[in-house]
Amino acid sequence: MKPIASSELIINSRGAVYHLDLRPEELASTVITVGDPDRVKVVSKHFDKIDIQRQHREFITHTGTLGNKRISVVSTGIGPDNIDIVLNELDALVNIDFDTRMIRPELSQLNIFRLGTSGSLQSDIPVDGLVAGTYGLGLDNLLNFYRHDHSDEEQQLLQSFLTQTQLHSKFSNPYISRAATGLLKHFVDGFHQGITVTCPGFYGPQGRVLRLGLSNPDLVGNLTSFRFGQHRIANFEMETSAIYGLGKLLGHQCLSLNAIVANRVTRQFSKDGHAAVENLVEKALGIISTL
Ligand code: R1P
Ligand code: URA
Repeated sequence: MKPIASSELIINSRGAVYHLDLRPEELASTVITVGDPDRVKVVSKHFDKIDIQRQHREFITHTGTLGNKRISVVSTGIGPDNIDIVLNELDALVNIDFDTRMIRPELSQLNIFRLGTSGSLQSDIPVDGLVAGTYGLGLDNLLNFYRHDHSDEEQQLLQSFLTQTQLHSKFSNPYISRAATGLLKHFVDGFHQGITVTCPGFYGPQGRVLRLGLSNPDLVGNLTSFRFGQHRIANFEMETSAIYGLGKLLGHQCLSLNAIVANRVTRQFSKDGHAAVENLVEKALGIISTL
């Protein structure tokens, strides 16, 4: 094996990975990702102590402790393209030796939790409710750039999704990836569970009409009515499938938890999105700190 070239893994003069501007010792093995850079402090204000604070572009990181647990909270910005950067760089921090540029022989596994906001696709999952994503179903195309397989269960779900929605005739190949079941089982009380769909945009890709017509006006209805046994789609947003897909390929445990700020079936919007996110952060930290 040859060392990874400096054009492929960019390490800055501080010895930190380029986009996140983090050095290996500045990252905890429990990582919380948030889309909004302003949400980093909403999470870290609950820490007993913050040891590290870094920022480069939209990527802000606070690393500290909560009880006995060392936690890093990292903002990803919006979208699956940013998740490609964040997941690869988080993994490089623990699984590539920055001095030799060689892959470490032993895999180090991260627990990665997304604390995000999303739109509900079911009338009984109300605004201000919380969703733990059982699967990430990607309409965003990111994972198609990587060699990947689906498990039998994932393949059956995906096949049924394609048959019911016919979405692949309009868009690139959807993919699906399961949440880490060892993490998901802790998020039952106070959380709805269901499939989280990830879209490559907020307006047309989530069926919103402002001034432009949609190529698939039935998108929201198709996602809402999809059923496969006990499975249904709970919500959509813009990061989960990329986190689940890349996280699993890289050998990490990932779970996406989202506050509902809009209900796209009842057409309601949260009156206080900040309170909904604060509720999610408090509930999630209460559980994460015990794992
Ligand atoms: C869109 O407003 C953004 O909000 C959601 C979407 O996934 C997208 O990133 O998540 P965050 O609140 O975590 O950014
Ligand atoms: N974030 C999204 O991506 N969609 C919504 O409807 C709400 C938050």
